[in-house]
Amino acid sequence: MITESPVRAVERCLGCGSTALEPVLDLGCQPLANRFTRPDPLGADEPAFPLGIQACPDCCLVQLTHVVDPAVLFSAYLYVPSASSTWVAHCAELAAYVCAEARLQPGDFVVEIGSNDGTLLRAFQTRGLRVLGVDPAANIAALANAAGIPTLNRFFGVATAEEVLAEHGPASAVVSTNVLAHVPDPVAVLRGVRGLLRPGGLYVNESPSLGDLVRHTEFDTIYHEHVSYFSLQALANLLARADLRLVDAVPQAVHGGSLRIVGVPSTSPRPASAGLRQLLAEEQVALRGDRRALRDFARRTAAVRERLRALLARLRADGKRVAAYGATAKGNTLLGYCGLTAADIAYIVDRNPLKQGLLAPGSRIPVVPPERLTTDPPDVLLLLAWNLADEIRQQLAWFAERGGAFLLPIPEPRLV
Ligand code: JHZ
Repeated sequence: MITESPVRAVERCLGCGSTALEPVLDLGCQPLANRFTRPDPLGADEPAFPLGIQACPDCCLVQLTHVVDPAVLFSAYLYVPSASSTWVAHCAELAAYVCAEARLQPGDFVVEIGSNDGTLLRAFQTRGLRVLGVDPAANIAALANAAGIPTLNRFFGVATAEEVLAEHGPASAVVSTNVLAHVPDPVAVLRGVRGLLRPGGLYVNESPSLGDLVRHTEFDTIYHEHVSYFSLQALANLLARADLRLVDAVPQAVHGGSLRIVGVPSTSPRPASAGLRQLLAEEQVALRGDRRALRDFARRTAAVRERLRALLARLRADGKRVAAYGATAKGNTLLGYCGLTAADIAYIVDRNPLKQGLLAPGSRIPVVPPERLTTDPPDVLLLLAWNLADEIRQQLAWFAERGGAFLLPIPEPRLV
């Protein structure tokens, strides 16, 4: 039987179609970062796909060298944002921000693209807004519907936008977090947003920021789900292609540094904010001639691998046992690129029950509940969820008090 490959090489820019793409970083062949698997006594092979990024000199979009069919990545999903109280608090603030910026009134209609388990929409719902989520993962959309967040189990694009428009009318606000960077055709998603917004409506999106990725050597946030790595300029260019205009941007600390952006229909009179103009100017300086900045990033990435491997080898020689915290998608890029396995890391704890009992892709390290830390404590805990280090270290104060050390891998491996 011939099955079609779910991966394709990106030869034309996903934003503007340019063929002048320039390679930035090659992380080798890696399995899908959220494909945690059941322990298999037959040791079935895991598919792995080329993982790397490249930059478009024409529209500035940094993007994967190979994309995987979204149906393979997102039709069933294990990640739920509600496992992190940092994220739940962030959602409450984001909802308040959107309500204020779009001057939403109770009863106004808010749509979220990639709404997952409804964590963000709940914050709008409690403010009296009419909400609808759209999410491609059948298992997760079912969780959201069961929890009272109406959710359409679909990929979002022009056709879904038309369906929502016909059934519910135009939206006063469309929001998405960690979604626009995940799709191989971001302009199609933005055209759907444009079609769904009422005149005067707002599109608010958050995605990890390229500037933070480069500055803090966050190479581990590169995986097949993350198709695009956005600078503000690249976002402005994409929005313009969908008849939207970027009018504001607010940097966020979440996920290692994200960009919150506000877009409006291009016919809207809303001017671009002074803050946006300032950020665009700063970005020009920081990422200007991105080639050098990106080359330096690639060099630091290789250095993290060498230092982390050396540090783990030293710990092992000293008889120290290492486990990890957070069965994160980015953790799997880190483990895979650094060539770490169960011989280096005894187990990974995670409080998401959907991941417990499974093996991390590639490294095949078992994922276990956090209670394991008390029954079988390691000497050192590698924080794969380094973006949530404050929240996790607070919970695990007892571990540090008993002499345990935390290992932060990014931006440079160090014991704290
Ligand atoms: P976290 C996700 O990546 C997935 P990941 C996705 N692809 C994306 O785009 C990015 O976010 C931005 C656990 N945890 O948020 C829960 C505890 O166990 O860093 C999560 O499994 N105990 C959509 O997977 C993981 O850590 C805790 O106390 O890299 C955190 O995953 C806390 C706070 C978290 O994202």
